[in-house]
Amino acid sequence: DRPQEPVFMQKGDKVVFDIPDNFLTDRYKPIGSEVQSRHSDKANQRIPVKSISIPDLRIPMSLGRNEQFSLLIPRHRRIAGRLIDIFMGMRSIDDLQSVAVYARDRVNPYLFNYALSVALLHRPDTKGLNLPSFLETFPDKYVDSKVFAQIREEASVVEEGSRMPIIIPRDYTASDLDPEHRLWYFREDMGINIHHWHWHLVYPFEAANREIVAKDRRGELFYYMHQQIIARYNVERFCNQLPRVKRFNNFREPIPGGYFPKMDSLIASRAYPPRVENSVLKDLDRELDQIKNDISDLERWRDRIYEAIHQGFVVDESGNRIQLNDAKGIDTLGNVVESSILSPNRQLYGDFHNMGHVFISFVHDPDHRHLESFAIMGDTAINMREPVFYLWHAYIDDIFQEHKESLTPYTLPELNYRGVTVSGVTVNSESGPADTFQTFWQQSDVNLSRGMDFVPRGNVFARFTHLQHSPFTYTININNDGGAARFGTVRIFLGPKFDERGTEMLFRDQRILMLELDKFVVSLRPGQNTIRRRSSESTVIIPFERTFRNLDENRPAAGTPEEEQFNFCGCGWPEHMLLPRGVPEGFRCQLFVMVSNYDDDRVDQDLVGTCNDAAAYCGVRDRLYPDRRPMGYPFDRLPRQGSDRLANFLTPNMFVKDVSIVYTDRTTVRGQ
Ligand code: CUO
Repeated sequence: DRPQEPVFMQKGDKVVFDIPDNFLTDRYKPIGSEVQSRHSDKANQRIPVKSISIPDLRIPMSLGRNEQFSLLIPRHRRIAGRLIDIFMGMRSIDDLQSVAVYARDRVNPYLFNYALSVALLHRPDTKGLNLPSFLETFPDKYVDSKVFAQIREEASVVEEGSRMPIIIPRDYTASDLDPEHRLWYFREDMGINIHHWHWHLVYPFEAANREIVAKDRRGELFYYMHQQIIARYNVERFCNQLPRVKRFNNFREPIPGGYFPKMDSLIASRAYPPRVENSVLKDLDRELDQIKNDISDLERWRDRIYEAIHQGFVVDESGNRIQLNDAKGIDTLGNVVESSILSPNRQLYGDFHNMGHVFISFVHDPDHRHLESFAIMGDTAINMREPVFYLWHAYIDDIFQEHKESLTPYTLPELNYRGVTVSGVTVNSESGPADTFQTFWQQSDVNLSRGMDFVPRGNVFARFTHLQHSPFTYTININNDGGAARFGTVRIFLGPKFDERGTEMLFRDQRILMLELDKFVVSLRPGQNTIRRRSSESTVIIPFERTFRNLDENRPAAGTPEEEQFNFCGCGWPEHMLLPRGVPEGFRCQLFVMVSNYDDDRVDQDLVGTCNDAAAYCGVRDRLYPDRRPMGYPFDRLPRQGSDRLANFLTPNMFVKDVSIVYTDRTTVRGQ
């Protein structure tokens, strides 16, 4: 049977749980019936909660209710692992609901939300459920803290229905004195941050239940999704007259720049600590978090990882060699570097990337003398806001590239698709001339009422500004010389034509700045074929409404297959950030289109009813990654001899078109 939507998903209805008396916390037990009846009277739906014997929650409750929670802190991971295990282990949805209701009043809210989300995404009986957007539940993670007082005032004075949206300022975290602030619209984009949070929700690196972690090619996807983030950030930097980001590879040196988030956690009732300019990492000794690590640990892990890459193998816990120079190599290396529990040897290679986040996030209070919690870099839900995220991940990517550069370049037969020729590509935007993309600003509203306490209740909206582009269509001409119909995979990438100095890019640099825009399978008749593909169909992105669920007033009716699809997956690059911003005079790019032989790409599996529309960065739920080639193909390796430029790399099944991205500084309002 299709599961019921859990109560917190209902819209419009006032629903309450009928809680067994023994579920009430000590404070409310003496007045339980009074509290219950006061709330029940106003409800138009009451959900009975079964009284069951509650599993031991001591470990989940060992994290204070008003502490901060981070997946990256080993102690928190263990606590979360225990709670996920409890939620996964409940025998029925009713039992899960009971333990969730019980835990909700006792467990740290961030921890509770994380563990329940992971469980709902992975339990066979709850997989079809909709998770509310993280932004709705914890708006304090995404919004200037000043906005909350304004929202409360609006709510208390103005009736629901007449309330005006509160404007979130466009760029409030720094001034133009800081050149890095030009990138605010990328780093602080809520959709990008929600995508990243969701990605880590779908691909946890640790769980007591190994199956939750052991997803197909998850280590490779860790590499590739973050590689694309860095590529996208670097191209955005070119559009803002900034050079590529400098990797943070000397852990003893001051970290350039700073970040003052101007956000308060409503749960911890504390401001997120800032990172001051030129902070220097220190050895960590934080008893509360059970973290005792030296910078030299990071350095040792790093050196061992490089040694493994140069030797071409890692050594597992029993001393066996696991080769890196084969198709599985990048997947193994991804798990080693991140690290996940699939790392063959966490003892030897440590917990490099995760602990890098932790070191940086405690730079302001390494020994907890100031009783401060971690800064933005320690929180996966929001750390893409922080400039240092990119310094760190540029370094992580550099490590992966060290491995990729050791692989044999693709040969001509590996790249070509004999008999298939791409003879032309054009892009048409809904506005502007051919072969230009158009970008501008857009304002959209989010309903923040679920994540805030105020009276009287009802919807309150915040209005935020984000990048947007005109929808566009690719027209691709493909000739099939063969006598029969054949299948091909169309791979579309966009890369900058010139570097930060204005010099035409060399392939070896350009290849890691190629942004995947789309990938799809086509059937090719003998002779000429004209393929048209709309930007909104891209397999990189999810629609705006899915990133910000509550925005969608046109949500498909409950129980329909359309709703099933809508619900499935919040993971996916946000549609409004598909393209870089560009510049007013047109940012010059190269659009690359390739048709590869589907026989070498295909993965035979049933994709019906799966969340597969943003597979490029997120994979397909419960399925294999739907492309057998290495992620990033054909740009994931150095080019063969003689192709120092993209133009010399091309085989007949590829095509490059010069295009430009024209940015106009105008603002539209969604729906108007
Ligand atoms: Cu997603 Cu470092 O892995 O933030």
